[in-house]
Amino acid sequence: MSQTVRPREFAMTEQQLADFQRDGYFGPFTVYEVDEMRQLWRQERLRLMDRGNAIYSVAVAESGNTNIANYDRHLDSAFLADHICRPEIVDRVMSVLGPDVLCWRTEFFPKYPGDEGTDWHQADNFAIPSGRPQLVWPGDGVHFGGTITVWTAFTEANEHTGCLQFIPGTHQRMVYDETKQAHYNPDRINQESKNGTKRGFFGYDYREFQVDEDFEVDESRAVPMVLRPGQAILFWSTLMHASLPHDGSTEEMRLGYAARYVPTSVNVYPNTTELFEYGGSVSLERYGSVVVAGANDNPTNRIATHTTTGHPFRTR
Ligand SMILES: O=C(O)CCC(=O)C(=O)O
Repeated sequence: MSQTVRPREFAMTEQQLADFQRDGYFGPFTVYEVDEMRQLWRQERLRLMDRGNAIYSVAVAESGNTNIANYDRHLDSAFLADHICRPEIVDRVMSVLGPDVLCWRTEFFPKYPGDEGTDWHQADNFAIPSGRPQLVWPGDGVHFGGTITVWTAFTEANEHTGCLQFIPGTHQRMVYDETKQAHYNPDRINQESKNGTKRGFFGYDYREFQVDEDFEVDESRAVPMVLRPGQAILFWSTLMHASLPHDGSTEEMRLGYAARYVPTSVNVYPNTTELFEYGGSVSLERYGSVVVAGANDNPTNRIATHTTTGHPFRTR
């Protein structure tokens, strides 16, 4: 019996793909209408406060200044599980990564009034700050890969609330070494200004990871990614990106939800049962990557087919 294959309604056109290859990002595009997003978020934020079925334990997730409490809630929330599989997102990710795709990580990025922006940075293998690569692409070890991130605004993301900023075309060359040692100091959070903008990186100064310590980001080329609730932007994690601080002119927090995708051939968290971050670690015992498109033929990857509450992931 032949299987019905849904046409990829949201696949990128050749021109869009060419622009994406040049710039390192694509969008904004709409995943939810503004009112729909507002309504969904009002309801889901209350549900997400219950961490009873989250895969990382509350005690660990709340310790220190890690962002781990904000990781991988798609593995217990039906709304987020459906979100990472939405055709508006997955069709476009497939245009870049091919037919077999994993979602290996999601993260909430909140910015409350007065919060610093995120430092300029690039991410290739996510070895910061443990020194252990979290992603290993197949091949000769020379090629660097990164991940495709789809960052969806759950609230307004603009120049007041702390939108993302990109430097177009910077995704082909890493200027940072993620395995470098850097100083962790939570006391510097919200206290430092760089080129006149309040920014930091969860207690690190990302400039310490520069290969060339004299390198300076050319901020005159920065493009702000202003998104309404429900809009998203897709980009290579190796693209130079940052975010602005929340200037406090509105009480609404800015909330981004980043979903990260790789081809199934990439090894995720290789040779470890622990996720090490920011001076702490959590067990990966309940962790699995999600096949959002195609099939996984990589036996080293742990796969989750359902959330911890039994909601199935909708593979394309
Ligand atoms: O939302 C932010 O401020 C930073 C997000 C980011 O760096 C990412 O999604 O990779």
